[in-house]
Amino acid sequence: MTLDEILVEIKKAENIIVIAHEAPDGDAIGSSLAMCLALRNMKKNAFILMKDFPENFNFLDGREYIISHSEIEKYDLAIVLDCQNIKRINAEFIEYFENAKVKVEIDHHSRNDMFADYNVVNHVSPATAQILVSSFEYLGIEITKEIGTCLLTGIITDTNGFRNSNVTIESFEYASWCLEKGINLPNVYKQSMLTLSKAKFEAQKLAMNRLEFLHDGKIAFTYMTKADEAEIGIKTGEKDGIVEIGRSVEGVEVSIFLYEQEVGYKASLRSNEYVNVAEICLTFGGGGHIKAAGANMNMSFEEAKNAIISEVVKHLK
Ligand SMILES: [Mn+2]
Repeated sequence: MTLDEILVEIKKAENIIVIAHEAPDGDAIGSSLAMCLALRNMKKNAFILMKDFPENFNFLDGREYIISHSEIEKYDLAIVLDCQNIKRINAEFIEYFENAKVKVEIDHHSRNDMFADYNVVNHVSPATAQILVSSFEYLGIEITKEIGTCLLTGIITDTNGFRNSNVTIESFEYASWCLEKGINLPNVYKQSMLTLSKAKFEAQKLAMNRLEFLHDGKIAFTYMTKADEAEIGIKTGEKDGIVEIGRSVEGVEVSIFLYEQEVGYKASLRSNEYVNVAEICLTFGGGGHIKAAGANMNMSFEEAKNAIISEVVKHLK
């Protein structure tokens, strides 16, 4: 099967580059570090192309292999993780994917473009890291304590701390295996889910103050501008979790977090029971999962707010 063929390609390759989506989250980071560490254990010259690494993941191993610019132009193998299409990666990194002799992608998003030579896609898996767990097991690639900690981070963050309905039996089986292995699960949980920088806390406070409830409380809406971010001093990744605040309020079906980009706004959506937010985001050229999705909206704040809310309203019961 595809995994066996990928292992053959890994064995043939010398220089390997690992790339995940831009504005990396816990799954992108955990999966990339785990993959790179596994490749290093197989004596490969492997690196991760990544920018904007959030500080709260500094407890993970393998960060010394992260580069923001590559000296090697043509890699033997490129492995793209956690991306449903190649546009999700930083534009500066696309050439390294295009130039690579062999291209692999491993992902769990729905509507994946199958853009590589070998595509391992399982949209039922809650995290790319969880696909890596079963892939490593199948291929006999050892999950060391360091690799296991990175993979656990991906699963914990993408399931919102085992709380989202995407969580599976395998997620808990793996968590149980981690405890047996001596991996500090409570610490991974605390570092990746519970510890807030001062700036992240201030950002959540502001977003909470601005939270408004619309359509009988079925929609929660909040926002943040570039000016707010500059004033608070928040870094990449520190807005993660804001959209969950609205979702956790009783009666809310869809939570919307709108934040300013270099051009226009980005809408981040979460749903609780029945609304397919991936479908909503697709109408604006975005995408994601059924209950967690996003879209870039190249318009003014008022236009973006009205457009996304009126699209959400169409899906409410
Ligand atoms: Mn993911």
